[in-house]
Amino acid sequence: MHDMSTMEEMSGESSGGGHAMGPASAEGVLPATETRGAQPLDFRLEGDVKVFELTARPVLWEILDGVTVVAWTYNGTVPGPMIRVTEGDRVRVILKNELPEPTTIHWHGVEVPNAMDGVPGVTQDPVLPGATFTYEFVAKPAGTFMYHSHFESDTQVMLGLYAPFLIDPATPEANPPDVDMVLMLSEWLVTDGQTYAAMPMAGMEPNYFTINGKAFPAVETINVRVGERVRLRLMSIGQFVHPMHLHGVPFKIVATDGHPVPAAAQLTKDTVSVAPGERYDIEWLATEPGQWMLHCHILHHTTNDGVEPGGLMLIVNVTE
Ligand SMILES: [Cu+2]
Repeated sequence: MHDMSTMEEMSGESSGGGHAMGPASAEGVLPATETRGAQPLDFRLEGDVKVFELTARPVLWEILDGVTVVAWTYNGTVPGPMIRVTEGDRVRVILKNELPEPTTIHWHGVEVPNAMDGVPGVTQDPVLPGATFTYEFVAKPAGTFMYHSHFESDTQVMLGLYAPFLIDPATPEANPPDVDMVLMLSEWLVTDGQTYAAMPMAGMEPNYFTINGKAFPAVETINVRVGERVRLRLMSIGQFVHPMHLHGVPFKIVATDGHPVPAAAQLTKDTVSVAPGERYDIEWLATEPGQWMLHCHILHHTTNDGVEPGGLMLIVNVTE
């Protein structure tokens, strides 16, 4: 059991950060210099170890023209950069904490040694502001995973401390898709220009909804040619379930939480509910030209502060 006074100190509530019901402090926070999240992160090789560097820091992040949030990020983007490695790689991630609160990283779904699991007070001490911590593990199994804060995660994750972690199979896929994209779904609460961590509780419900840190129409369009196979890796990192619906053609669910579904067991659907923490890899063949929508079917989630269209929508633009 943890002494409560220690837990309060660990929570950093006096720091003016994002915790509890208060807004995330914008004091001294600079605008983001990047505009796209979930982009591949470069690494350097030290021997046979792939070394990645992450800095947790706040930035001002535009989720929509004219709507900017105070985001807590890895390397200044929402989502943070995508770490993509191959099954069996030895991976080292050096985390520097430039947040006003402690933090840790959890490797969601990756089979790491217990000491690398990122749970403060259980598997490691919190990484204090200004401090650095090194995670190291062998990447396994292959699949679609995520990394995110595990410290005061109800606020830190909701403010943007999340990113994709993809592990490619050691034996390359015989028939890889033509388009392979990650879509991370989350929610925000923005009131009077201030950013709060959205939660499923009274007074804290979200009014903005983002795919890869952007609300429609700022969400990137997916461009495909007729005859191409599309794979989307849906990941819900927020606190709400999102039944994602594709117009035009159905898809197959080819992996659940990173693990492949055998061909005979793959469901053909046009809507899949992605609950917090879940990942679904879906695939389909683009056959009909046109601008086809992919959107959440909880229709409040396709609004921006109550105005439709917005939020969790994007266009799949299929051309000849
Ligand atoms: Cu939704």
